[in-house]
Amino acid sequence: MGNKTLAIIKPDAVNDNHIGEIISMINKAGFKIKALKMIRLSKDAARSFYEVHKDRPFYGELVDYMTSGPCVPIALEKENAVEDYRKLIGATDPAKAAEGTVRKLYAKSVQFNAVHGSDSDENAAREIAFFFSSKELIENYPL
Ligand code: FUP
Repeated sequence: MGNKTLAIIKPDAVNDNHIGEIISMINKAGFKIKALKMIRLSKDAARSFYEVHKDRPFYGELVDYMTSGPCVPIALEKENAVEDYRKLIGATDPAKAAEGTVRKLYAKSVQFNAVHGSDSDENAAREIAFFFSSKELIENYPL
């Protein structure tokens, strides 16, 4: 057991065929996958997911980008999941992301930044529930 966080492999990284590499980095960093799917968000769903940013100037572009193609939300579990996953992905701006982080390797810009990560335990719970029903979250494995 541990804490949970929500990762999303965003449309640019899916389009660039980086799903496998990014999941591999997540697994190697010790996270356990609790649920995973590929979906294409509707505009309403993207607006709702990013509602906290609704008054920011980039909100419209962010919604357009997140609906531009499929994305891969993944519920993850690990001790200290939120902080450790944010370390793994690196800074929002790939120019400022540390060497070896997901965004340093695969993000193109602040907007097209390859992955999402929850920023608190509270938001992680909300974001996981946004994408996954309780039945889709696999709680007890391995066998
Ligand atoms: P992060 O938590 O690292 O995903 O970053 P934020 O919560 O600050 O931003 C959420 C998303 O808004 C980012 F993934 C990309 C987008 N964004 C922009 O498009 N432009 C900006 O100037 C800042 C953020």
